Amino acid sequence: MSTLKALLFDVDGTLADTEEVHRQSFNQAFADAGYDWEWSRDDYRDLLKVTGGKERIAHFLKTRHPEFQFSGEAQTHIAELHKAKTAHYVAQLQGGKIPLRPGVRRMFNEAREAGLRMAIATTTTMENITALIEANLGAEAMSWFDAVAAGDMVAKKKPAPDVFLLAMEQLSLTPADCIVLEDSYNGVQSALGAGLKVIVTASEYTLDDDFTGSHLVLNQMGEPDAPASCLWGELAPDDYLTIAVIKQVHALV
Ligand code: XBP
Ligand code: MG
Repeated sequence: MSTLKALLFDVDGTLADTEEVHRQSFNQAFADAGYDWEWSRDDYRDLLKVTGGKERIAHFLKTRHPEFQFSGEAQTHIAELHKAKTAHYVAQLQGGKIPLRPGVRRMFNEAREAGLRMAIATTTTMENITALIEANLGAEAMSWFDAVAAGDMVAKKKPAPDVFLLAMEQLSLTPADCIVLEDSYNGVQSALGAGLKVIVTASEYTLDDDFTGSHLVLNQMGEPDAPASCLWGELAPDDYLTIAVIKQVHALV
């Protein structure tokens, strides 16, 4: 077994509980454009099965409003709605509305101290990634990541393996060198499809997801004063996710 060289992080749900702000931003963009579509939390939980904001809007229209026709090219209108949604979302981030989840900042620091490389592999856009990282960790923090693979950089978004394959290509590493931190069924499928081991920190919208195939499922990374709960796999009571625990999981056959 190869020694662990890199941590590959998902973004939405893993680094921060972003999905509520994504949902509100979609609704704001719809209202701004004069549409009376409003996604409730329950609607959104269901719509999250489709990854990617533009794909999610297209899926919503196809399944809930099959009669709806844009006045011009549908893809162009969807891209405009998504751009407006992203502007609302980034404004919320820059206003400090979305903190990192417990243990995420500590994990970044521990990984850097341990000489592990870090990468991001996500469905969302580079704009949203940068805004989240810089708002919470400062302008220099994007330089902590040796690779960033975003949804629009690949042919197929999660659950396809493309973003994780791209992140490993950017790092010049193989699946045996890396481990993934994810929060969702689609993310786990994507990582497994790329041949990677996965640790899950489930999030508010993904607690009931099927994480079969992952190696450890926690409710959060946790901190010394806010330990993680283990939902599947092994973690000592009152413990939290550390580099030592990640290395143990990585070493499992
Ligand atoms: C989560 C997603 C994203 C966000 C919205 O993916 O499915 O689509 O909900 O982001 P991940 P965009 O956890 O892999 O980041 O609107 O920017 O697509
Ligand atoms: Mg996620």
